[in-house]
Amino acid sequence: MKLEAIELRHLEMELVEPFETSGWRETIRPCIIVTIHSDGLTGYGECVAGAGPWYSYETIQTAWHVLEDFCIPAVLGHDISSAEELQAKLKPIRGHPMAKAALEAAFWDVLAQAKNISLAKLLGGTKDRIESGISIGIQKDIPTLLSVIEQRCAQGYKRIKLKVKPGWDITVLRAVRQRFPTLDLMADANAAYTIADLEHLKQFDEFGLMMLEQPLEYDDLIDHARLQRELKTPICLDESIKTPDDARKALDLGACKIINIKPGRVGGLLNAKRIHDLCLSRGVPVWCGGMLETGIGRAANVALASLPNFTLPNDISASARYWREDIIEPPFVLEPDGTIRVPTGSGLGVRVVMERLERATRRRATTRC
Ligand code: NPG
Repeated sequence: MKLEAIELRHLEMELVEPFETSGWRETIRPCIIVTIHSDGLTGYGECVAGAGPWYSYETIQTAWHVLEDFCIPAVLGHDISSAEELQAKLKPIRGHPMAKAALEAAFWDVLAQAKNISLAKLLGGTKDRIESGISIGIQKDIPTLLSVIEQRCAQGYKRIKLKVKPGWDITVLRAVRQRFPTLDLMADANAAYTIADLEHLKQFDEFGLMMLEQPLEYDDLIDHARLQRELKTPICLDESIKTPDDARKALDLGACKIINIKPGRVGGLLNAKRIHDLCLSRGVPVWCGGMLETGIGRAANVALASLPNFTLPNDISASARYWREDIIEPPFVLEPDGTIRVPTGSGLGVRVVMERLERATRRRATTRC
């Protein structure tokens, strides 16, 4: 497939409600949409870099720069027939996984359309529905949080993830457990603790959590291994796993028992699939994380989560949880059984609504060969 033209769009979308973690708060979510034109087909990929370097070092500005000045020149005008080939062309560029992942995602979309199959099928997906969970940000007080959880459960969400940080953890979890004793519950610290908090973190074992996500430093494996030896609660790693090699090392060290896979964080769907396969071979369950994606990134995540070892609920919620109006049709909706259907149409299987894409666009650049 000859990559004839590649377009970048910097979008800004207002979230239906602010999202707060241990480290940052978002009300307007930016992203970059990469569009590849090839052989009469149009493929879309979403770059999940944020406004600032809070979750990772990448930002909208760094991703735009790396895409425009390095990634696009490396592939534009080339005839590329597989994701492996595309990845090889981008290999000389170190780091910047979110920039690379967005370009690769657009390529996967084109590839699936060229074969006239869904992205899920092309990736090796086996499910027609994926388990949907919801991530609830830090709230102003415990009564507010309890009522948010109640609303989300009433909407049909079967697994609740709570953002925690020092000062918003044990008391909060205790109150939630008292009110919802059997709820499938997990906590995500986004690297808010250190190994010096070991004794404090042991208290998390009291709440029967499905897992504790990324309690320690964003690039650490060693201290997580020590913590996992001391905790009954399974540790799930997110930020610390940036490559398939990181995943292997984490599992060898015993740094976690579960891995959250985000295609953006690990440099693309191909690496995401490799981590999935590695975990499957080691009997380690995985789930797909979320980064407040528009319907374009969500469609790719849903396709990925249809692979067999995504056995835990994903941070993939309905479009309405994020946006008043998504940029795709049809929007993703929550089924009564707490799942989301995997699109079966060719490529991403959703239609990008150009007028909505235009409205959200703040900057645009097209490169042709
Ligand atoms: O449903 O997309 C979603 C949000 C899930 O909690 C979520 N994402 O730390 O995993 C995370 C967090 C996140 C959001 C990370 C935005 C980075 C950016």
